[in-house]
Amino acid sequence: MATATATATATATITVTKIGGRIGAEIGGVQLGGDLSDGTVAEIRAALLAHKVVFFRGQDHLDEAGHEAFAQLLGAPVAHPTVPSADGRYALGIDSHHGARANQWHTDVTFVPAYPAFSILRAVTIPPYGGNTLWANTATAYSNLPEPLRALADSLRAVHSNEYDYAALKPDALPEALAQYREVFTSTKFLTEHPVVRVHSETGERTLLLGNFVQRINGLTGHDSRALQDLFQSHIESPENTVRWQWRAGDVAIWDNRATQHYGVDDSGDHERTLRRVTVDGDVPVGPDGEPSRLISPDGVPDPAFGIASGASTSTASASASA
Ligand SMILES: O=C(O)CCC(=O)C(=O)O
Ligand SMILES: [Fe+2]
Repeated sequence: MATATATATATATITVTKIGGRIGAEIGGVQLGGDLSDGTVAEIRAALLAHKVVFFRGQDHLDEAGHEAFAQLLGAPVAHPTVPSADGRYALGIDSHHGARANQWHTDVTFVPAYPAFSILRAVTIPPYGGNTLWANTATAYSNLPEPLRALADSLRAVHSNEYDYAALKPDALPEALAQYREVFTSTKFLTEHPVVRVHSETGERTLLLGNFVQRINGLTGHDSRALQDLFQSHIESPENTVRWQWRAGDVAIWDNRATQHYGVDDSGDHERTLRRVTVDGDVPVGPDGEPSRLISPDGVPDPAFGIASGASTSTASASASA
């Protein structure tokens, strides 16, 4: 009997149910953890690459260790380059009571060259209303562009940085909290040049690589740069190109960070909202011309592909705005 149960679990049927036309699927029939079979992991990965973000309900059994053990099945977990881990070895806290707001469209950590391939976000405490998260598909945003705009995007490169206007992002935050947040988030200031169109290393798709860490499109004035960013961004965040998830505690969302942007909706007032994120290492993007991204600064970072070792901050913070 015990053997039969074990066999049934190992071969349990995974269901993948599309929830948006261009992006998003819910996966059923899986208990996430570090002990999943190779076959199950392959199915999850295939669904993730196809649908860009996948959702799992009822994963309340997961703790920090289980979350990180599962992440390891998708690749090597990586710490945030500047914000220290909340409690696990790699987990980043997204905690409303520490002022965390991710209410700008972004791709995680694009201020370094080999930014994470996947982010795995687990809901711990969810407010009674609001606090949804939106994701946008940057591959369909590109493929649906008119041809002249695709050709233009193909030719562009942009500089991304972790230093931006924090006060604009959190206008109601206390000045001391903002100063502390900024100090931690930018304890090492990164500048990275990426192609605006990234050729995805696993799917071969072309994706738009922009988001809130972009400082400037190369070779353009501030005004022209902003106008072009807005133009491409409007295709990324058009409602048809997005999916919206209403969280319950115990939910897990995993996204392909190379093919998406996301946005945490800040509409639950002072209610507690706590999530944990583990990211999995990515590779250095290449553009349609084969030209890779490059780290501009800081100089002398030990691992130019990511550069977390010496830059990690020693002060504590569990919040990350547009992490
Ligand atoms: O708070 C959210 O909904 C999104 C947080 C976020 O941007 C992240 O986990 O990377
Ligand atoms: Fe994020």
